[in-house]
Amino acid sequence: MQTEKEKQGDTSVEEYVALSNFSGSSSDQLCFNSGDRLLVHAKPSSEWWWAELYGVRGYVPASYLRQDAAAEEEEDNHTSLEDQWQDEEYFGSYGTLRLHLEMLSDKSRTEAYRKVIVSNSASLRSKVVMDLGCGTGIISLFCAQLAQPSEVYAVEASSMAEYTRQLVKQNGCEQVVTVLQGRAEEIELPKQVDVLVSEWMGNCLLFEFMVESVLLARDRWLKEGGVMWPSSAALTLVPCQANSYYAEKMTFWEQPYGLDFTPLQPLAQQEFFTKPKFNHVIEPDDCLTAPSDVLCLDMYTLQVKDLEEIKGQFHFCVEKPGVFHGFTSWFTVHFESLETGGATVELNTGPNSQPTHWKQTLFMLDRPVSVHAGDSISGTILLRRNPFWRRHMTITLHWSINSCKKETDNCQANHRLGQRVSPCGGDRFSVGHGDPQENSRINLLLSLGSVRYQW
Ligand code: GJV
Repeated sequence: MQTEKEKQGDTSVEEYVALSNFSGSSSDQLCFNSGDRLLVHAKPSSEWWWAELYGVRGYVPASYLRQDAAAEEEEDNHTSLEDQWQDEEYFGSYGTLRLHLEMLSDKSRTEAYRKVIVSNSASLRSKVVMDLGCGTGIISLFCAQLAQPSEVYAVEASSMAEYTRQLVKQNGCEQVVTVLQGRAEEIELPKQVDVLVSEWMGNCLLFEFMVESVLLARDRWLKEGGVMWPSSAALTLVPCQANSYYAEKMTFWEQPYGLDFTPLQPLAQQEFFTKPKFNHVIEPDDCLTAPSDVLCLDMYTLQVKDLEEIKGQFHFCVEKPGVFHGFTSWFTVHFESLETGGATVELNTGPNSQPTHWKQTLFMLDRPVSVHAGDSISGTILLRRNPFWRRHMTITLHWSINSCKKETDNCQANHRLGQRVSPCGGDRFSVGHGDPQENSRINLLLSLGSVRYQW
């Protein structure tokens, strides 16, 4: 029988099967259902492929597709949930010292947790604490040494737990701290806890989705009225300049060794700007506007199902003229006091705080746009959890720029952005001039393999 591929006579076309449903968030993306067979025509980046379904072509996220044979094999083998969580690789990497060294060397992070314990030491007396994903046990040791909890359950799934047990003993805390090796979802605690503390935050706050384990543990092990540390979390965004990164990856091709390499620029754009840059360090001066929180999570009310799709909005007012290269994001978490009216502790990973190992995340635009003081940048952010690879997500940003300059100036920005920019006016969504889909857009897929454990 002739395959679809042969019928097309195009040997570069490959057939893939969709692992789960996907609804495109713009007109150049396809919508498809689990089990649909798509023809992939091109793979312009490792994340977004150009594919066809029922004669319609559009971009599709590569991680939602499996090559035919592989998909059938996976179906046969009933790909286990653990695979979708990539636990072997994930906990394998936390079984070595590299990541623990990185986390412990991060003073802002570690000191923030110590500060939480110290400033709540009186109220922690006789309390039962669960430290979820304790790693080398630093938070549990702070609790035991700086406060007087009755018990601390230090839960750790990786093989580091064996060493953590030794460290607890070595530091004379074995009366208080019990190390339990296993997945927090599966472990049995002797009793419910008053405090659930965890350092679960990943890149762009949610990456790794360890937060799911924390929410499940909360529902099972936190006493009524118990405390979550962190108690809330926020993701912040700011439109920014990224001159040196842009020069390094894009302007470079204009004249290397006196030659014109500009035909490589579209490739450079695909290769370097369609993925977030995780290790970005933004200078406060590169922020074009005041930053704004685009999503806030309440650790008491947040539900696991809420993590599938999280939407946020933004509206920024440009404060100074500059080149808009992209958006930078970071997160902040808050630890409420155990005492009513007590001071809240904050761990802020933004550019105006002490640097952390999370640094910031940069999302580059396709093309830079000149902006002026008074312009506004409005839009939405969508974090969509990968339905198959449970530790991953796709981030989509839509935005439009309202220029306060005259229409003629807009034209230039309009042209350079390849989109319709509406003229000035207070109306932040006055892009009613055109199809909202025409607005600029970035779709970014956090690539497979947790960044935290790959790098
Ligand atoms: N159960 C037990 N330990 C876990 C779990 C879980 N469900 N998930 C992660 N860990 N901030 N993104 C452990 C993991 O092995 C590692 O030692 C630590 O928690 C990760 C903490 C930093 N990761 C993060």
